[in-house]
Amino acid sequence: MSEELLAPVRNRMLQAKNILLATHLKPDGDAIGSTLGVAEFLKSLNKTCSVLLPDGIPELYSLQEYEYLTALPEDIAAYDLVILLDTAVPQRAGFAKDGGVPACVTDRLQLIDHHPDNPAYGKWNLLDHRAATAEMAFALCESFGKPLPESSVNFFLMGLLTDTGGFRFDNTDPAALRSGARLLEYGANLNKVVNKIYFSKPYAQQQFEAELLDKYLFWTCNKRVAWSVVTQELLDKYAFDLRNAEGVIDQLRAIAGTEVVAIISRRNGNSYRISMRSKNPARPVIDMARKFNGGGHAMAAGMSMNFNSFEEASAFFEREVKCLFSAEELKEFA
Ligand SMILES: [Mn+2]
Repeated sequence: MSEELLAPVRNRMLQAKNILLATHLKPDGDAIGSTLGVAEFLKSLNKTCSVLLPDGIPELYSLQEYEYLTALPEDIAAYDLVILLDTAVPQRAGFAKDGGVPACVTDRLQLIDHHPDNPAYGKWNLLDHRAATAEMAFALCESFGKPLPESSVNFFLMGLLTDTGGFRFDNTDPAALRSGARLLEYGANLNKVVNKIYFSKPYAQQQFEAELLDKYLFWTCNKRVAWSVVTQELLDKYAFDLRNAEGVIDQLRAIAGTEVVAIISRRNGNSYRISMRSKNPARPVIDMARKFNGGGHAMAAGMSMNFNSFEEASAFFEREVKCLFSAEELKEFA
């Protein structure tokens, strides 16, 4: 990112006396990593800042104990800058449990985001097509020319690793790898971060995933498409929190021969979430997500929709996913 883009954001941060940081609801590794990475850096500059996380921090991303707000502070006027990270659409902004950007922050809202479909709804918008928002936040903090605390670079590394699947996903480019190298040069603790996000899976989750693959896996298109439905019954059986489920879809992706995979889960009432991943650049999933008011990236996208049952959601997905295959291919499968 050019100095031209970074300098105004940096100056805003330097001039602000009290900064509020927020990210999207149901935060993932990049959301938590980019937000807390900036917060830790601001603290090292002796800046006053607060982090707002109405959904809290999933255990999977708790690199350290952290104090944060769960509701918008009443004295919002006391914050002269509000930074919202990794949030592609305003409806998903985590200022309150039900999402959205409150009117009282719009005149001081700085966005930092890497999603290609971000409509630039901030007063100021730092947008770029990088692998992770954490990469952009890191570049921004680095541009201050000050030391970066270990806690800060650890959080940025977590965001970079989770959004690139440990440098395995298609968004891994030379810039992402260089960011990883620089984070290690700044003293990021790879062992600590990797052990936390990849090698700390609770045994109950392993059992949950085993049963999901055994009993709730469906196929179509000659086994090139696989999807699972996450029922409340199964979640209850293993006391599993869906917020820790980011890695579950990778179990499907890892199956030989699959090209497009999905997890269907129920949010509440009739609201279902369909999360999709593609392994084949010729079959991007983003268009299907956008068609139904969702979003994401070419190879990782999702949408929320209303259905009456898992059966209905499954039938919908099976029908729509076939649009990613040609008529000849579908004839072959039949
Ligand atoms: Mn992200």
